[in-house]
Amino acid sequence: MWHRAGTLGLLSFLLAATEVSAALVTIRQGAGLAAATTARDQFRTDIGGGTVAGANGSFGGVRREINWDGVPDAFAAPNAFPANFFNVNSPRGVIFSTPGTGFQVSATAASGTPVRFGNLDPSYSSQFVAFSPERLFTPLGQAVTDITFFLPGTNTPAGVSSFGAMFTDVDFSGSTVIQLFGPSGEDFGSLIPPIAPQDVSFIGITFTTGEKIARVRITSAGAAPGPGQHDFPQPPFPCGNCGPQDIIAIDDLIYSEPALITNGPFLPAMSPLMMAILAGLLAAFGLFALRR
Ligand SMILES: [Ca+2]
Repeated sequence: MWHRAGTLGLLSFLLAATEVSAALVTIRQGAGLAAATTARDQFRTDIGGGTVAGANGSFGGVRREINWDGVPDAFAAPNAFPANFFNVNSPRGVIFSTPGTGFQVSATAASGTPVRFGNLDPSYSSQFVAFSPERLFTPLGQAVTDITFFLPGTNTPAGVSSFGAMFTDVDFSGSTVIQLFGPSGEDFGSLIPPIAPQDVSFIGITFTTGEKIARVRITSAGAAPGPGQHDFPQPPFPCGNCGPQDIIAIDDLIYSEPALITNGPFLPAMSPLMMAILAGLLAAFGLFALRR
């Protein structure tokens, strides 16, 4: 049913933003290599940090990026990719999870394993293109990836104000959805990346009113890449009424530096003076248990 949810994703995002938090956001998106690159560059500028990567995918201490290309062959196709790689091996403040069976990062040509998930199905090497050659990323078993943010290298939950992702081979609108969740699981709405068959597309969002995204869920319609799994954007579908299927892969992830979640969008930070006043009021009304 994700394809249906996805069709309404942008609308639900707008509603959520209006009803829940009156969030102000900037969204950048583009389909095809040129437009996706422009959108990626605009998104980078929105966050800041320049274009030169430091250690662990850090750009100026304000932005992180994952392009998968530093992952060693031992953790790339046909081997499993460790879900905590980017908080342990190369700490960038994200841990992946999925209700599926795990994750894979695609092979390099030099490894001898077919590139761009040709090891999963031979059609994928020509169906997928890489934005930042040559590795791509995918969940296995189910087309669901959860990305949870932490202070890099720790198990302290964190949040980001910006998140963007580059996709390859999105075939129909709403097939792929990025859901955004706040620190208490609040629904911050959804993003739908634009269509770009056998090409790349990008979408990224920046909250400018203080919201912190604690978790992101990326889903695509139908199955994850796997043997015999192909695109079925139009009827007839091979499984009757199951709906359309879109096999995609994920490339660059870009997000603002994961930061400590000190307050939500509806709980303004209190100054020491405000806290003292509040404590005084509580005491005056006999609300302190200590009085007893
Ligand atoms: Ca596809």
